[in-house]
Amino acid sequence: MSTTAPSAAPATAIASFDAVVVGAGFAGMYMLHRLRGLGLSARVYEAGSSVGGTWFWNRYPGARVDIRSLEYSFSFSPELEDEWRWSERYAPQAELLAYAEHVAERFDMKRDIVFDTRIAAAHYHAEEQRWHVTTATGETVSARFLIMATGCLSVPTDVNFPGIADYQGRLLRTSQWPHEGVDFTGQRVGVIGTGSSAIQSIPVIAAQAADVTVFQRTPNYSVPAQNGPLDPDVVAEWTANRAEYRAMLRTSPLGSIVDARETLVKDEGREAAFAEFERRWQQGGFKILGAYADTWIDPEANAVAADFAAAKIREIVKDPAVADLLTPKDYPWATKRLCVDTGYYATFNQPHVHLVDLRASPIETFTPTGLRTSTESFDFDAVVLATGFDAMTGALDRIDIRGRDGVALKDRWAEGPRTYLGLMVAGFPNLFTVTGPGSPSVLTNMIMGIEQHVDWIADCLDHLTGRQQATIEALADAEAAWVEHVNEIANGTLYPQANSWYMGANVPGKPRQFLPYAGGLGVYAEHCEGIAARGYEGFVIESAAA
Ligand code: N01
Repeated sequence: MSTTAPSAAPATAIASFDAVVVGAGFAGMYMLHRLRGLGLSARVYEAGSSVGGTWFWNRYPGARVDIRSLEYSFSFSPELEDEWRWSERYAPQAELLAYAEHVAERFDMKRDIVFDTRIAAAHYHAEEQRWHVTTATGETVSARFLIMATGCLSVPTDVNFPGIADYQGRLLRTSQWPHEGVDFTGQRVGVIGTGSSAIQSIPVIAAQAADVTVFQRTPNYSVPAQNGPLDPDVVAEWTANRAEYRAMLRTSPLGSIVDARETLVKDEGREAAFAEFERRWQQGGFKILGAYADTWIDPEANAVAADFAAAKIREIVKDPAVADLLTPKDYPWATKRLCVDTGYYATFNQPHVHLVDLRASPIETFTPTGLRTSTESFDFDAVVLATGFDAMTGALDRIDIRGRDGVALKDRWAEGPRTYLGLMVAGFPNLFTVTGPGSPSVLTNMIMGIEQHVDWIADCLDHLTGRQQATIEALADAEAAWVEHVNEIANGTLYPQANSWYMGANVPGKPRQFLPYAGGLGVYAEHCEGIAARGYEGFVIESAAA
């Protein structure tokens, strides 16, 4: 195992590294940091022109984190924690990007990151026990370990509305927002979609534009962030107890402090539940998720939460018809990712903001000046697509990843992704996925999930290199058992009842399968630690080929 700068591999005459990491968001950055700490040579490839991943790309107006800033930050360096100051309870995108840049600067990361470079292919060469990784421009490097830090929500879905190429106005995507920003002053703007990206951006766009029309296919549940400047007393209290708080995050289900109770709605009753939901609504954000332990699993408890949400929408939105349209009716509460907003529902009280129900009148075509539904034509200066992502598997699917015997990961996953712990795939030695399908990832505070994964991978590499072992690979049986466990947990909840991106339901043809692990971060971490402690149970570890 080399511990020095990359060297040429004589057999193939290509640059070789101990590890290649794909992606320089928070996952790739921390992975690089840990690899360096192990004395391993590493190269990171990043499609964007700088670090930050999600926060590099998603620059739409109103973009901000939906986990409290204090919690949504790295915990691996107390010095880093001491020196960084968040300005708001929920940091805006620009500040999150500044944080990513600060981390990169502080740990001198950029010298090992190749920017503006997509990875097109990664093939395992069993005879060398190495991965050959090829960029979109045709450069190939080799690496013992390949770590995909490609993000869970990094590939936008394909939207092919008829006539879209002929539209003469400005077509924008929330996830590929222009770096220079967009001035909507005096403009007529259409927004397609009502997921988190739309729900965050619509109030901000409406504050600037002359006229905004929101095209909704499925309404979403949203709770107010109750955002504001970060209270210095809260920061002081957090700092004083930081170690305890961080330990709580790591062992909690969501990687976030939501004051979760064991109480059941069915024990407390509807009236008390409404009061508790109201209290947590006022606190803001995901606190409401911690109110009751049965809203995830009991349809009747969930219906009480849904009734509360509907009552809040009716309370805020003045036009009863609009309030009714904004109220979800065909899936359980919080089984799609709960949105966290600032003024979303109230935006619809403004006379220049309109809601179009695409269920009643679908979009038929874009036109040169706007778009036409089955009942009406609209002219827009700009149309914003807030239409979502090919979640969790999209970024991996778009790389030609081939394991043993040239088997393509995309083919292995044709019936849905199969992983062991969301970390490795049978038949793909030394390939790791950070926050991959089958891990808690998107159901947790992503940074805490990322740290847990990266630490596990780094410890695993340390284990291998310390014992002069060359490869680790998930066993098919262990993988099958994990997939079954992931499905069993999901099927014990109400999650599968929603047509969500968690289920792959937003991408035509994608197999319907609950993608993340719903057992919680703390429980999941215990699984991972136990498996490592038992000598990497369920994995086969091999020494270098002679
Ligand atoms: O995407 P979405 P998103 N015609 O998939 C609609 C995270 N995130 O980017 O539901 C018409 O939620 C689609 O309608 P339907 C967070 O985890 C976090 O908003 O398929 N409409 C839906 O309304 C989040 O869950 C933050 O019927 C079409 C919308 O587009 C995840 O990213 C902020 C359509 C897509 O909603 C994804 O959120 C932003 C079509 N052809 C995002 N295709 C934070 O707060 C799709 N839609 C940190």
